[in-house]
Amino acid sequence: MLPATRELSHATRVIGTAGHVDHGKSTLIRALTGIDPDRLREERERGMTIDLGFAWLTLPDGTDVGIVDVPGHQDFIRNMLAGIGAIDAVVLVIAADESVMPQTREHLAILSLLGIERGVIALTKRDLVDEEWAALVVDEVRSALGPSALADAPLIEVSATTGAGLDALTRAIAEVLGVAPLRRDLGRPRLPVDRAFTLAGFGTIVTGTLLDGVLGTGEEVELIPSGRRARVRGLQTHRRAIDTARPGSRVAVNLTGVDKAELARGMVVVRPGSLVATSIMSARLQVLATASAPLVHGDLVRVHAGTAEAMARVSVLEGAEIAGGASGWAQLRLQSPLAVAVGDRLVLRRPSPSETLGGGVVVDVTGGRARRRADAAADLERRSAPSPAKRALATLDEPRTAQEIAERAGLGADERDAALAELEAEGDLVTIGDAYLSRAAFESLARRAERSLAMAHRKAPLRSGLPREEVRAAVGLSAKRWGAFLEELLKARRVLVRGAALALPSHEVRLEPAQEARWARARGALLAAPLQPPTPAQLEHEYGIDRELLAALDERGEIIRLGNEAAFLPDAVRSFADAVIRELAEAGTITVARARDITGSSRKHVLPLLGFLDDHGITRRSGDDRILVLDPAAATAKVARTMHREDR
Ligand SMILES: Nc1nc2c(ncn2[C@@H]2O[C@H](COP(=O)(O)OP(=O)(O)O)[C@@H](O)[C@H]2O)c(=O)[nH]1
Ligand SMILES: [Mg+2]
Repeated sequence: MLPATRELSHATRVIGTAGHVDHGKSTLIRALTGIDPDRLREERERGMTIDLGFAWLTLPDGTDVGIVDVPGHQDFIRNMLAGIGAIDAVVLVIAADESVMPQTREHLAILSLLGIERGVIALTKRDLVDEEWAALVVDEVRSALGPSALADAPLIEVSATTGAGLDALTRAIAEVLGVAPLRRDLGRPRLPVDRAFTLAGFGTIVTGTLLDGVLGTGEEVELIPSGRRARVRGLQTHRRAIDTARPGSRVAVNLTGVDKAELARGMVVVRPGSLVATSIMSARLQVLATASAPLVHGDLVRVHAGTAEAMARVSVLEGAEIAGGASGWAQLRLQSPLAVAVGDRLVLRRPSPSETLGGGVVVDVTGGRARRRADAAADLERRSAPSPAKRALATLDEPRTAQEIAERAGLGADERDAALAELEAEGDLVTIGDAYLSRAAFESLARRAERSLAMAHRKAPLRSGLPREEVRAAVGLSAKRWGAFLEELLKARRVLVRGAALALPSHEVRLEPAQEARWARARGALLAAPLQPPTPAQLEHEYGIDRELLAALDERGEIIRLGNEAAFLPDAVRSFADAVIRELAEAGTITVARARDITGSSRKHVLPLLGFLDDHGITRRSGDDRILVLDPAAATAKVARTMHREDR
């Protein structure tokens, strides 16, 4: 390749030929461009196009036009399909002497399945027929085009032999391309490979029509589906070296780091990680009225997408079949993965007897298995909605990142951002962390959280709430999303934090009358000996205060549990702390024995109480003694604060 010099400043376009074998497609391209698209020796020997051929011309306005010449013979339809997908306009070639033939009609049907709606009709070999015959053929051609998007396409009578009509044809092509929309740039380039070869001195080259983004020299790329990495060493369009290739142009990419043996038609060159191959996709399928049989649930078909093809089993999602002339939702289970994006067009053929069956538009590539066929069809219907906002919203039944939304809804970055802004303005969107969720989906998750809490509160009225992790599991969110989701619930005060648990705001730990009575008796016993109270075990055996009730009392702030072995009334803890702090203010240190003596307690009870003061940073050990961490006033204030449950 020559050193890269510039980026093409003017538009680049791609057109393709179509039409029956021997109607003069390749000859016409040669006459228009001086380039023979039949590049294989076998093609030249047999005088017939077998594989795709490539040529280019520059229109008077400077537009560069790449040309893909396709074979017309029915045996090579699959090669035709690999080349025709990404063109801006078609030159449908019909020989004036033979008129409309079977592959004229088949190619016409394929163009319509692929959504190629712009083009020019070239009535070739005009030198072979007279006026009257030509007029009859024009009539027949117009009626064959009748139901198609090309019904009103300009029809130019030409002869490659005499050169008649060639200028008019070029002008007609220029006019059609002049009104064709520019190719979209989604910032996610992909190059479906239609040729892979080696060139002495350069190594491996792949060619194709670049889609959806700009590709530059030096970029690292990934080959899908193999996952192989390579680097772009050089780029050419129409034999000129360029630094950057634009979407919608024919590109030859010189790759380093990969062997020819690892490259083949059907692969897609992408930025690493920007596209993955899928084995299950869903599409709205249209079966041609000319199909010899309906498309039946379980049928095996060949799927053509971009330059790739794969066998697939069809799951019809509505009814058992899609009849000729009808359309319906279907899932395709591919026998080998294909790299396609939402919005891509497919063509379906039957392997034998070989026949073009129909095609469709890809609506889902995530491979999600539908629970019920009817649900799946309804879901796909929503996701193929015409407005970008509606399509984006249909993906938000689960939290999704901006990137995921774009991929699932088949939207470019700008379209997606506009769609999200619109949904936001309508109040249909909830943001949780780096993801978005529809308002309806957020509500249903929030209600799930509330329901799980309401049930937990009913089952365990004495418990402060349900551990966060259990609420998360009930909601079914990943740990990654849960934090942001919970924050929304807390902000809206639909849920409150209770220590390590969550609770509904309406939840209060409430004792039953019998429990209240038991607690009154126990409280009497605790009051009778505040610093030598019964242990939790005694409270249970003698007063019926079981662990759960004790936890509830602790929750209510009626009692302070210190580990499993001790429980005190809050006043008892406070008076013990006051006495210890007073002693420390005077003596500087205190021993366990001294603490026991000045409070009239016992060693067994003093140990957990001193531990409590240590744990809250009021005292600390120094050898066998304890000393104050804070000055006495601060220590007293801290004890008071510590009595409040929230701070413990
Ligand atoms: N007389 C005449 N012959 C033509 C013309 N265009 C093509 N042919 C001949 O038709 C045959 C088939 O042409 P080709 O370009 O290979 O057809 P394709 O299969 O559609 O590509 C060749 O023998 C050509 O020389 C034309 O305008 N006039
Ligand atoms: Mg040909």
